[in-house]
Amino acid sequence: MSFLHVQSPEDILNAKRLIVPGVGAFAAMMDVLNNNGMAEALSTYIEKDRPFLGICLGLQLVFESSEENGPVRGLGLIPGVVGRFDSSNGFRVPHIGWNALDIKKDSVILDDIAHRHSEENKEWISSTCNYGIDFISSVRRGNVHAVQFHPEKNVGLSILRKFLLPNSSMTKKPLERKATKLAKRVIACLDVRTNDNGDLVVTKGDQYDVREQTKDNEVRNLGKPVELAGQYYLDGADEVSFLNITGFRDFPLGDLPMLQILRYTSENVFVPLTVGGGIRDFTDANGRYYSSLEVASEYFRSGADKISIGSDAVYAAEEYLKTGIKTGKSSLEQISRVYGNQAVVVSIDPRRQYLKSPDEVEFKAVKLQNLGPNGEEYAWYQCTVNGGREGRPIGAYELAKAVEELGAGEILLNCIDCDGQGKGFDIDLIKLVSNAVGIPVIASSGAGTPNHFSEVFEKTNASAALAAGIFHRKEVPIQSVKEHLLKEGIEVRM
Ligand code: 1PR
Repeated sequence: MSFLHVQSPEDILNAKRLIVPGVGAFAAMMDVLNNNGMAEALSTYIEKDRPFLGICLGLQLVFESSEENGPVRGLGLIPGVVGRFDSSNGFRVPHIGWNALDIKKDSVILDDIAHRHSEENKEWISSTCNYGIDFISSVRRGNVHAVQFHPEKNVGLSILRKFLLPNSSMTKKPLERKATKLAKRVIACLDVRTNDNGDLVVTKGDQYDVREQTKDNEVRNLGKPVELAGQYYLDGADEVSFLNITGFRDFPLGDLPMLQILRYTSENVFVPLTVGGGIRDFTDANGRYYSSLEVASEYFRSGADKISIGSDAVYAAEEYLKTGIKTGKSSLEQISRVYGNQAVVVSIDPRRQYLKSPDEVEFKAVKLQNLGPNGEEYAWYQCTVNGGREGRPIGAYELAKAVEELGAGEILLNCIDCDGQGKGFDIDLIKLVSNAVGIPVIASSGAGTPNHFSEVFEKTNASAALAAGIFHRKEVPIQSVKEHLLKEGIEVRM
C-alpha cells in the first residue's frame, strides 16, 4: 500500500482510500478547500461512496455548517450544524481528554474496540458520547466513515487498520465498554533545555531554579527527553508535555534538536503531545521575520498535538485588558484561529504575593488556607514572563479570563512557590482560576504523593494534574497515581 499526501483535487479523485485528519479550525480549513477546488473534489468523492475516513475536522466538514468560527458552510453532505457545547451546565469547553463511546451496530471501523450494540441505528450515527448531553462521536454510511475524536492515538491504531484493511481483525480481545464520563488526566511534564555541554536534557527546577547548588552550578540533568517521554507513555501518562524553558531567549526554529525530539517522540508515544517555549513572532540575525504561526506550524508538523504559550500570552492579555480590543494579531489569536482553540494551551507562571488585605491591590486576591510568612491572610498571584524572571502587572485570575476570551483552549497553571517542593498543589490558586474560566485547567507544580492528585481533583475544578519531579526521580510511578485515583472514585483512563 502506498501513501500520498494530497496536493490537488485530482489526487482526491484518484485516491483509492482517503483520510482527512484533524487539528485545525473550521473556517481556515474551508478557505483552503474552497480556494483550490478540493471542496468540490471531496464532495464528488464522498457522494460516490468511495472509501473515506474523516477525523475531527474531517468529520465536521461533511456537515452543512459549523459554529466554530461563524457560522461557516461545510460540504453539506450530512444534514446538521456542528454546534458548540453549552458551557453553562458546568462542563468545560473544549471537551479535551479521554472518554468512552457508545457504539451503534453498523460502525465497522469501531468493531475491534468495543462490542456493545445499541438498538438505535439512525441513518448516519455510528457512535455517540456523553458530555452532559449525548453527542455524535462518529458517523458512517457505506464506505464513508468519520470520527470526531482522534483515533490515531493508542487503540485508535486499530480503527485506522480496519479502515485501510477492512477484512482484518484484531487478535486481541475487544475492550470492554465503560461508562462514558470524561476522565481526569495525569500529565507528565518534561522541562527541556541545553545544558552547559550543549546537550538537550530534561531538567527540573526548585521554584524554577534548575541549577545544582554546587560549586559548578551546572544545569540539573534528569535524563534524555525522547527516552523519558516514551517511558511515561508506557507507564500510562494521559499526555506528555515538553517545555523548552529557555525558548524565551533562544529562537525555537533555530533549536532544531527540539523539533527532532518531537519527531522521534511522536513515533512511539501515542498520547497527545504538547510543546511550549518561545512561541512568538521573531526576526533572526539576518532580518528574516518568522510569525508565531510559522513556529507553531513547525511544531505541529513535527508531531505536537497542542502548543503552549507562556510569556507572549501575558503580553497579549495585558494589551487586551488595556485596550479592550482583540486585534487578532497576537500569537494566541492567530494560532487558535488556524488550528482551533483545542490546540492552544496558555502556560501561566504565577508567584504568590502576600497581602494583609485584599484591597491592597487591583488584582483578584484569595483568602489563604495557610497564613503567609508574616501572618498574611491573603495573596494575589502575580504572573511572570521569561521563566519567572520578570513579574508583570497582571494576576493569574485576570490573565486566565483574558486568554480564554482571546482563544486559549486550555490553561496550564503552574505555581513558582510550589514548583519542585513536593508539598502538594496550590489549592487556593487552582480553585481561583478553575472557577474563573470555562476552559479546562491543568493543575501543575508541587505534586509529591498520589494523595496530592486526589486532593486537587476533590477540592478544585481542575481537569488534569501535571507533575515532573516525582516522575523523573521515580519516586511515584504514574500507574500508582492512577490506581489511587480510581480507589478514591475519580474517573481515570487505566
Ligand atoms: O514563555 O512562551 O517561552 O514559555 C516558557 C515555558 O517554559 C513556560 O511554560 C514556563 O512555564 C516554562 N518554564 C520556564 N522556565 C522554567 C523553569 O523551571 N525555570 N518551567 C519553566 C516551568 C514548571 C512546570 C513544572 C511543574 C511541575 N516548569 O512545567 O514541570 O512545576 O513540577 P513538579 O511536579 O516537579 O513540582 P515561553
